[in-house]
Amino acid sequence: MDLSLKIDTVEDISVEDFKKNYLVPQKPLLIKGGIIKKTPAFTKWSVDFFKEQLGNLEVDIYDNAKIKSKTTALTGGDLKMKFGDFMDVIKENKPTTLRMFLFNGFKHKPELQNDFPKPPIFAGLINIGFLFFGGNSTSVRMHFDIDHSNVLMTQIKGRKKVILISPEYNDLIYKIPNNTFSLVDFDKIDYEKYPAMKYVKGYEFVMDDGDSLFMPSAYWHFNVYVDGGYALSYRKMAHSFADKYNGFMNVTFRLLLDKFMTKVAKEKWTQMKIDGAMRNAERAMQRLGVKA
Ligand SMILES: O=C(O)CCC(=O)C(=O)O
Repeated sequence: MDLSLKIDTVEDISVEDFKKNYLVPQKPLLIKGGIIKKTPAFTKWSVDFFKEQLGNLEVDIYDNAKIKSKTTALTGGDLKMKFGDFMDVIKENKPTTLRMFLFNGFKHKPELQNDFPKPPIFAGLINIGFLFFGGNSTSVRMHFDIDHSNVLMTQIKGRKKVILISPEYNDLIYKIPNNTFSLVDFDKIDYEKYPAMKYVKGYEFVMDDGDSLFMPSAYWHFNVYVDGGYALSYRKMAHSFADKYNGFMNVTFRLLLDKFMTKVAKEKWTQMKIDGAMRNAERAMQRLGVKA
């Protein structure tokens, strides 16, 4: 895999420039602090503040060490914890496999959204902000967002390493059919088993506290929490018709099909998905005229 692509990086950006140079052409962008600095969250959203606001809430925690299936979407947490206790895990900053995914904190405390409203560059109909929390060293497997929405992820606290890959590499990255995941374990890439990975190109960079990342529709991302930390992601509806259509099909037909087939055909369906991903990667290498 070649991770030498350089992501465009700015301190801040106007709505017009963002639309013209990044949203319409669907090009990733890293914004160094310019978004969060205009919000109260910049000084307010500390570990202790979150503990005070939501500390007693029981939340779903995902444990990477207990991942049930590498070929299906995550449907629920692996354990429950008091949110306040999980914030202590983050604060401790010791290696762990625990994280929280797609946490809708604003549902529990709507006034939190006043601290970090949806940034003007992402203005639109959808106004949901999801929070992501993770302990030191934990990672989020390589995936793209199921509804193909554009994502603006702001790292509130803690460094996060990101590998970002364009959807043009869907086949070479071993995309699992009818799913939004790769067969490949990005914590330790096995090039013998997944030779097409040698021909994938992407971006690799570390986000610092306060950085915002624009991920265009269906961009693959693999995130590693270098420090215990948390992020807020806002979404904006897909720009192209194809992304809108695919996002809609993913959250309706494809997700249901996968759940149903996993239930009725179990290992056989899993094997069909693995075979499909391997075959697509093989064909993509043939199209490129390269060998395993
Ligand atoms: O960094 C994380 O914990 C996950 C973020 C993510 O996947 C997203 O914003 O789409």
